[in-house]
This record gives sequence, structure tokens and C-alpha cells, in this order.
Amino acid sequence: RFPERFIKNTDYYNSLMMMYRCAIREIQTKLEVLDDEFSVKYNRNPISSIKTRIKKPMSIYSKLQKLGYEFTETNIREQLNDVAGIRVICSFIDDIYTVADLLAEQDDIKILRIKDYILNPKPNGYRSYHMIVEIPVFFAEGKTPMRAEVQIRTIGMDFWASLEHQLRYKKELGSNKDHELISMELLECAHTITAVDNQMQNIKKMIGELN
Ligand code: 0O2
Repeated sequence: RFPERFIKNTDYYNSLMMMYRCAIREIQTKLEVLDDEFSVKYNRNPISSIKTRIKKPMSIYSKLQKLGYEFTETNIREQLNDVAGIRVICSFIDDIYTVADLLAEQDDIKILRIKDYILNPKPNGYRSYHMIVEIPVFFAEGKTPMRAEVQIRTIGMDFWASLEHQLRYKKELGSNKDHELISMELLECAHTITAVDNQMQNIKKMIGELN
């Protein structure tokens, strides 16, 4: 079994997680500033909500093990991109790209990788826009670049992903005899949500043209 209690009490581990939490705060503030500015200029908010999380010790351990690395500070920093996670929930599909572009334009943020699962959804129906970013955080000992994963998605995409995640992990979908049927149902739900997202986007456009 994984020595979770031991890891949690280790000073270096706590200090590293504190650094990731600070990176999350920096990015969250940037997103809130963009949303505030947008609401003053255009009288609406592209961001519906922001959720953040630090990857749990057990998940960090498992992912490193899966990749064939030991549980060390260097490996956590160098091999994992999603210890710090920020999920941005937008109202409309075009808001996702607006938020992503405005974030990417900021000169202290470095974009390490982009995965556009909206343009190219996963075979199971998962849709979301993923950015792996690096942001400098200023600590007493100097500036440290910290990595984080920013997932940007609509309310609909988030609704689907949250429920699919719950079903997949909690109910051990893989061992269920109706696995294939459930996967097909989930894919159908993803298609329905895509259609609704597109329809909402069109309605927004029509209203915009009227104004
Ligand atoms: P959790 O619990 O959300 O942290 P890579 O980084 O390229 O080596 P990885 O990690 O598979 O490969 O990257 P990817 O595909 O960008 O996915 C990372 C995260 O996206 C996942 O983190 C989920 O949060 C989300 N995600 C990806 N695919 C799915 C999916 O099919 N369903 C749902 N619900 N979420 C998905 P974690 O660590 O898996 O989980």
C-alpha cells in the first residue's frame, strides 16, 4: 500500500504542493481579471465558474508508477503536467477559445501543449480544451516556473464529463456486463450535448445580430 501518511508529512512534499497551489492562484486570478474586464466591456461573463484542484498523493504516485518513474520531487515536477489543475466552465463554445487566446497572449505564460478535444473529441465522447501552461511564481528564494493543466469547457461538456467520470470510477464500468451498451449511451449523450452547445451558440449569434 502507498505510504500516504508518510508522504503527507514530508516537508518537501508539502512545500512542493504549496508551490502548485500558488501557481493555481496566479492562473485563477488571471482568469478572474479577464472575466471582470469582459463583463465591464461587454456586459456579460464568458466564464461561468472556475474549479481548481491539486492532484492527490495517491494519483501522483500511480501516474508516476504508470510512466515508470519513482516518486521524487524532480519526477513530479518534470514528468507530470497536471498536479495543478484549473477547470474553467464557460457559457458558450466561442467563449472557450476567447478565454484560451486571452490567456495564451499573456507574456508571462508559456504554453507547453494544447489538446483540443472539442475539434477532435475522444472516441468515448469526451470534449474539452486542454492547455498545459507554465507560469512563473515568485517565492522568497526567487522565481520558479510552475506547470499547470487548464481545462476549458462549456457547462454541457462539464456536465457530461463529471457524470461520465463518476460512472467510470465509482461503478467500475469496465467490469460491468453492460459495458458496451453503457458506453454507447454515454456517447449518445455526448452527441446530444454537442448539438445543444451548437444550438446555444447559434442563438447567441442570432441575438448578437439583432442588437
Ligand atoms: P482527474 O481525476 O480529472 O485528475 P498525458 O498528460 O498526455 O500523458 P493524459 O493525462 O491522459 O495524458 O491527458 P489528457 O488526455 O489531456 O487528460 C487529462 C485529464 O482530462 C484527465 O485527468 C481528466 O480530468 C480529463 N479527461 C480526459 N479524458 C477524459 C474522459 O474520457 N472522461 C472524463 N470524464 N475526463 C477525461 P485524470 O488524471 O485522468 O483525472
